[in-house]
Amino acid sequence: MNRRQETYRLYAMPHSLYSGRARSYLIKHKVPFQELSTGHESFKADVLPKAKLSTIPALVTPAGQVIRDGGAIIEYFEAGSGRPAQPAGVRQQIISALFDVIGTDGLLRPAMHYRWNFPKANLGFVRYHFLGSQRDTPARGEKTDAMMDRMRHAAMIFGVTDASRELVEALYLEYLDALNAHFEHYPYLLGWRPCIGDFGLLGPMYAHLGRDPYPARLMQQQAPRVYRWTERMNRFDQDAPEYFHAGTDLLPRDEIPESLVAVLRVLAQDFVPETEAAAEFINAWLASNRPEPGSVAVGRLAQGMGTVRFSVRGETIDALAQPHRFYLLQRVQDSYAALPAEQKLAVDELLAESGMTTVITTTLNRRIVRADNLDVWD
Ligand SMILES: N[C@@H](CCC(=O)N[C@@H](CS)C(=O)NCC(=O)O)C(=O)O
Repeated sequence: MNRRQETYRLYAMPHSLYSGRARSYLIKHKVPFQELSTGHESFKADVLPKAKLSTIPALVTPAGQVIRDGGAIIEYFEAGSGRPAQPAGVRQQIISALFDVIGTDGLLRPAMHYRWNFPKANLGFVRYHFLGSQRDTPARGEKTDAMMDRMRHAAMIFGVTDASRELVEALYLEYLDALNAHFEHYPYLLGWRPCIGDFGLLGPMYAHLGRDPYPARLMQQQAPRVYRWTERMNRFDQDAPEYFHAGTDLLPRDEIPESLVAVLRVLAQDFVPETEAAAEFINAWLASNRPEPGSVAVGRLAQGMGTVRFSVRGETIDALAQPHRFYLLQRVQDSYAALPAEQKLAVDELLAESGMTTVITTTLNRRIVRADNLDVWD
């Protein structure tokens, strides 16, 4: 039987960053699914024992298999259908994978800042959604508030404080401008249809930055083309009526538009120093803790190993070092390692122009692998 004809269950919520990545993939690839919140009894009873951690998104296949983690959900469909969202060209493949990391892990500061630090505009809307993720029990309100407090605290430990707030906003607005300029030329990152990088980037850009009242308005006013992309990524069709000479595929000849390199240059400003500082910290942690192979490397959101300090434009940011970034970066680094020398040179040139050279060499001393729905040390 064609599995695409059957309905999947996606445990997710509209306000959840990581849910937006998987949901968009399902929509764009026309996978029939029903979305359910974690408040449904079936989440605790049927999903959690197999999902292992209570994070969303989690997918239940028609055969009853449970897949926790947005990247793993996408990989399940990619592996089974000839990798439709992975570019064939090596430069595009690496840039796509890099945007996946940046979206999934590199934009947590603005995502958390614009959700939690504008309570007057956001709080009612955000609480409605957090309430919807809790089971309907007498403790529902209390549990909602506890979860919200945990996430509000995460904003701070990801590096948004009174001291860094101005910098976080300046970097976000510059990035928004650059991305808006890119979408003047194309409706997606690499041309006329979405790639893996679009789905990763959508995570923070939809649930938080493109949907919570304060940042959504900001995006609509400052970057209408970016806002349109967040809408477009949630439609099954190409949704590009405003492009008068639209194509249908990724750009030919492994092209990376200059407008996208400009976006990366802005993003590199905190992504690169943070990645370098986190790798050094986690490597030191690995050396002294020597985790058993198979032990959990990535816990729930905002559970890191400690805080690292790095500087951006002469200002200091203290942020939680999280191994998840390196699990995703492994894909970028593995793709690079597999290339012949002359193709490596082409990628080197591109990454140098983007300010991202060291993302290839900044590695952990232990690999992270997936086992039984968890990210574990190899
Ligand atoms: N690596 C996971 C992370 C998922 C995740 O942290 N999801 C958040 C919501 S956006 C969550 O469920 N948080 C609840 C918690 O950490 O308790 C993925 O990519 O799906």
